Amino acid sequence: MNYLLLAKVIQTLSKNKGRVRTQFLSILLVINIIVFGQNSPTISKVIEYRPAPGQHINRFFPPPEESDTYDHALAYANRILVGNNNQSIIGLGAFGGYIVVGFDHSIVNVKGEYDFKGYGNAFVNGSEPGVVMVCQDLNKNGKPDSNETWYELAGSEYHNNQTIKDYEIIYYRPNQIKQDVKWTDNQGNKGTIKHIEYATQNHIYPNWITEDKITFKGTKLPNNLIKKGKINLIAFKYGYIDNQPNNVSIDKNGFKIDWAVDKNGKTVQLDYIDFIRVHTGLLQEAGSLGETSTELRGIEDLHPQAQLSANIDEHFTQKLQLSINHKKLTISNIKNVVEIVLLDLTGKKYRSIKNQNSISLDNMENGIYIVHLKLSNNQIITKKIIL
Ligand SMILES: [Ca+2]
Ligand SMILES: [Ca+2]
Ligand SMILES: [Ca+2]
Repeated sequence: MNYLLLAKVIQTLSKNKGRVRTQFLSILLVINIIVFGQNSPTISKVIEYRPAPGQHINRFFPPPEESDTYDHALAYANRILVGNNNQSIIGLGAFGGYIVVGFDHSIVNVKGEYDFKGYGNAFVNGSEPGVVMVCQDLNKNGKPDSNETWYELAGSEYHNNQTIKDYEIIYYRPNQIKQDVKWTDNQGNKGTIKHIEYATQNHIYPNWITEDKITFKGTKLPNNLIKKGKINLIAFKYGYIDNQPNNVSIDKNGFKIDWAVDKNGKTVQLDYIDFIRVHTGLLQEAGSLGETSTELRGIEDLHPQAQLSANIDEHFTQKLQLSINHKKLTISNIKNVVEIVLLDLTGKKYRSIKNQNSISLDNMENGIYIVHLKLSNNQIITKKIIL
């Protein structure tokens, strides 16, 4: 149903509302799918930006005047990545530095297809691969929560025996300007991120981070440096951002949601994803080039208008009934609803109730509302009602 049609329905209902009220019963329309305009294929928001120390941090990523507070750094990240410009890049610093982005819709896992494409600034022999992880917004609140699992997309090096899973590194804030950043890791190693000569800023440890040490975790990829006269950073086959040039074929820089694996390396079947996280995958000093650090230019949903096929048992939802009586919405023929949430069309929560099969509609104006039925298995059934 499009906007116009929807507006007509509201109009008609508004005309009738006197009659509806006097009858003290209400008309209830349940609409399963409403498409509001077109989904944007590009990033709609940067949710978190946490780069590791690096030669461009506080200098270009972000510029000095925006490196003072986290709010400024996050606003900068949004300015660079949101929308369709794909003109600028944002850097993630040394190993582990990461960014989390979201979209204005769920990216659907279309069977057999590449689902999204990542853009960086890689060129031939200039690859700085970033590891990609994905997450579903199970409670539909627009942000990744602690009980919403991140899954790595297993790229070509996932099973390389030099790839280290669950790698963990701590960077320590230098106490003098122009000083290298020391690190230690969970493998018993230590080293530094060099404050290379042409990094003219005072510090390569993010200025806005108040803690004196920062920890990053994730899969660490094998080094890709080959020195043959000049420094070559060799591309991996597929499955990383800022690894292959942007204009190569999709089998080199596309991503399939089907590659998702859990922390034990087991494949998980995800019908859609809502959030993408990219972290610098290498801990490598490349001589005069300094540390290897992933840059991100954008991410594109390759089929933004794809519809999610019902991932909820049809039989189960067909029996489900919503009815309104005496200013109360009642849910029937379903057992495991743990919460009923009423939202307005912008997604703002209006009211909710836990462990009940009905919710009061008192003092609610006529209009369209979204009903989320949260089930005990973490699934959410979405319905729209018109009062
Ligand atoms: Ca797919
Ligand atoms: Ca790069
Ligand atoms: Ca969430």
